[in-house]
Amino acid sequence: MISSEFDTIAAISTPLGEGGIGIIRISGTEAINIASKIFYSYKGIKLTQVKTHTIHYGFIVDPETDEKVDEVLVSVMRAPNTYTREDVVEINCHGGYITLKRILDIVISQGARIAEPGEFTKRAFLRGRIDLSQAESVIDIIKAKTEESQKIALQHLSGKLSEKINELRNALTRVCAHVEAYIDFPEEDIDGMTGKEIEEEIIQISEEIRKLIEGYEEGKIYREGLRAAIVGKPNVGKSSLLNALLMKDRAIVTEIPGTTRDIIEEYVNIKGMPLRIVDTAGIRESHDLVEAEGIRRTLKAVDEAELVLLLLDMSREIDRLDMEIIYKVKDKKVIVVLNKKDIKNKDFNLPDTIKDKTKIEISALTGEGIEELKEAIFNTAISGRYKQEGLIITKLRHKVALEGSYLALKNAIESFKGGKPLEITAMFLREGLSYLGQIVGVVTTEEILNLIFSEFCIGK
Ligand SMILES: Nc1nc2c(ncn2[C@@H]2O[C@H](COP(=O)(O)OP(=O)(O)OP(=O)(O)O)[C@@H](O)[C@H]2O)c(=O)[nH]1
Ligand SMILES: [Mg+2]
Repeated sequence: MISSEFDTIAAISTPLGEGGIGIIRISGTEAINIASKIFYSYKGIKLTQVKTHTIHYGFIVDPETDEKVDEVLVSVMRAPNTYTREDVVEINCHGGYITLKRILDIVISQGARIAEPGEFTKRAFLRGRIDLSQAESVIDIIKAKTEESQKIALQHLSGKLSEKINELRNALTRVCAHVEAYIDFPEEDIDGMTGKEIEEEIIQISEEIRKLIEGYEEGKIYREGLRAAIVGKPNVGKSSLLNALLMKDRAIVTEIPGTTRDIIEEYVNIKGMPLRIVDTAGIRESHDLVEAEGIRRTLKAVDEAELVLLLLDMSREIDRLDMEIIYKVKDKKVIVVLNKKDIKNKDFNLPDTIKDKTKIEISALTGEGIEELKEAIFNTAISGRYKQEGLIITKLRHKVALEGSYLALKNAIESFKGGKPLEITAMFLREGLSYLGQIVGVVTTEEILNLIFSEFCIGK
């Protein structure tokens, strides 16, 4: 055990800024001793002597100067039933940066060290309370953008994903053991599993892995949001649409073409799916320096978007500029949004090039059609299939490991079917197993851990 990995750490665990209360969390063998040295209670309570999972009222006193720093409630939680499985003390003080910082400084001066981002959760993992995929989901809960995203993360924290991965690992270990038994006792008819059964079992496991990989694209959307851009020529109602989706006056809307000059980005909740949507400057030829820069940014946003809401104005007829924009987004996933339905021009006709796209008629002004549009956006991104089956992968790291495992199993099947020496099949099966182990953290490196936990905020 490396000492720095398990010395006593402390951090401010509540967000910076003014708040009713703020919490300083201390974890490690010295946590209770340190807290006891700086805590003063009128009743004469000594924190070193209190029962576990109790809360105590008193003051934090700077032991150097004997000065009272704040009135606090201190919770004492002894190992192992704590967040980190170590002794944990939480000091609830008044929420204000100066108070929190002063108390943290005193805690540090008494022998704790400032925690790194995610270090409390990292300890929960290193001490074996949760596995790696569970630890990772903590950050997703904190950063969740919709209730749906939060639910999926909580499912992972409660171990649903780990359960599935461990189930696959167990099945794979069993097959592997059978193959290896054949290697060791080639003459014998090893119990139960015949060659055919072994092959079928590997295929079945790899199919389940493939399904998990397929679900990733949707999982990623719940975690990070789908990037969408509203695009169209000036004055078609792009900013009005953003406002309608947000149900607030976020972007400036005027009847003057060229109103929006810069990209505006917001999150919209579409049936639980976070949509990261940008309103852009209307695309046209412009000699105005500011507008031209806005248009350059628009084109970049179009490039980066996973979904384009192509906005056309039904109160006019399609013109050359519309056609140019249609051409610019032809390789993107596009929903054609026909706006200003309330003042539709009878001569408005859709160009043939976009006849086969999904089209929704709306009025950003009256709100007509907005629900249908939301439905269409959701349906282009989410099939609902993977979530129904209860498990959805949200992290690239997990997907990469699953892909590694899938490939290894494919190789295993090929070598087994091809009658290659069984050692080769066994080697591929072990490789597949090791990839699955990376997800839950039975196989891991310091580097991977550092990468994962550096994403966390300090104090978690
Ligand atoms: N009647 C009607 N007017 C609309 C509708 N949507 C937008 N408008 C009007 O069209 C004008 C332009 O709307 P904006 O939302 O500013 O258009 P934009 O595409 O963002 O324009 P730029 O930022 O200049 O590119 C405003 O006067 C809006 O009130 C609609 O559905 N019906
Ligand atoms: Mg605008």
